[in-house]
Amino acid sequence: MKIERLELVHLRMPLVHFFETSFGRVYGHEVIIVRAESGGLVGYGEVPASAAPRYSYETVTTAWHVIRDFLAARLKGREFAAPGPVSELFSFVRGHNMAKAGVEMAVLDLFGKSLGKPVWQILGGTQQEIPTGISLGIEDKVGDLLDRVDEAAAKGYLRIKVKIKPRWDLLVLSEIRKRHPTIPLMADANSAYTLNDLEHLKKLDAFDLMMIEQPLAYDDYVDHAKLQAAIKTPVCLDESIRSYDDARRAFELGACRILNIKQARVGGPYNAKMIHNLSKARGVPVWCGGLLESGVGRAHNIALATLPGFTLPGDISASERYYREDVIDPPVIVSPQGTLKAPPGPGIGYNVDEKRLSRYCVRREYVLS
Ligand code: OSB
Ligand code: MG
Repeated sequence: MKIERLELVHLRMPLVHFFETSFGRVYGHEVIIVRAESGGLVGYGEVPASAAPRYSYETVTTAWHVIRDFLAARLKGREFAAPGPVSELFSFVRGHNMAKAGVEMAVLDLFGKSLGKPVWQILGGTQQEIPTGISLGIEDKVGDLLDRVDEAAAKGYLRIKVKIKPRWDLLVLSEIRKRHPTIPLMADANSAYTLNDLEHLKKLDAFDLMMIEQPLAYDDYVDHAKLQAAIKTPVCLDESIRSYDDARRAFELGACRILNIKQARVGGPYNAKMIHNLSKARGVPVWCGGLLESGVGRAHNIALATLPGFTLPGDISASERYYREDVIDPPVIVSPQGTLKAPPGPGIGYNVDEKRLSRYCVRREYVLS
């Protein structure tokens, strides 16, 4: 198969409810949809970078530049015999994993469609029904968050994650625990603490959390290892793990007991699968993280989460939790039991609504034709 054309579509989508982390509040999200065309078929991938370099140094603007000016040329005229790790072609570019991932996802979806096979089967997925959770942001008042926790629990989500930061942590978690003494609960700090907060972080052990996600610096392993040795709650890394070797380093140092795998963060579905394989071999449970993706990225995340090592509920929530109108049809729906089903259709298994892409599009451009 040859990629005949590659098109980038920059979307700006309003969120149904603002999302606040320790690094700020957003009311909408910006992503790039990558459209790979061949033989009358279209494969879709997503770069869920946002407008600002907060979670990662990548933004929709840097990813646009990197795909258009560096990555696209590597696909030109190339014959792909089978689906595989396309991002290996991009190793001459340092970093920019989200840009690489978006292209790899699009080619994988295209392959799925041309072979008549679901992406999740091509990746080697085994669990067609996957458990899912929800990630709840920081609110203005604790009561507002408690209402959202109640709502998520009623909808069947199998674990609740809440964003924490200094002064939005112990009180919030104790109030949630009072109302939901046994619900699987975890906290994500997005690097809001340092080792100077060690005594404070030890107090989190009282809340029987499944894990604490990325409490310390975004590029650290050493301090996380010190923290993990001092607390009972498992440490889970997110931002710190950008590659297979990062995961290996973190495991060697004892920096975490759980991994959040995001295919966008690690350069695509095949790197994500390699990290999954390493984690599985080491007995480290993993779960599929999210970056407020549109339905395209979410569909790819569902496919990834069917791999057998994804044993913990992920941040793959229903479309309605993020966007009033998703760009895929049907939207992602979570069952009353808190599970999602990987669709049986070819590729990502969801129809992408081109009219809706146009509705949220702020610019589009063919970068290979
Ligand atoms: O740290 O996991 C994170 C959203 C944006 C940026 C970073 C993170 C998140 C989430 C939400 O926690 C995940 C989702 O529901 O898509
Ligand atoms: Mg996180």
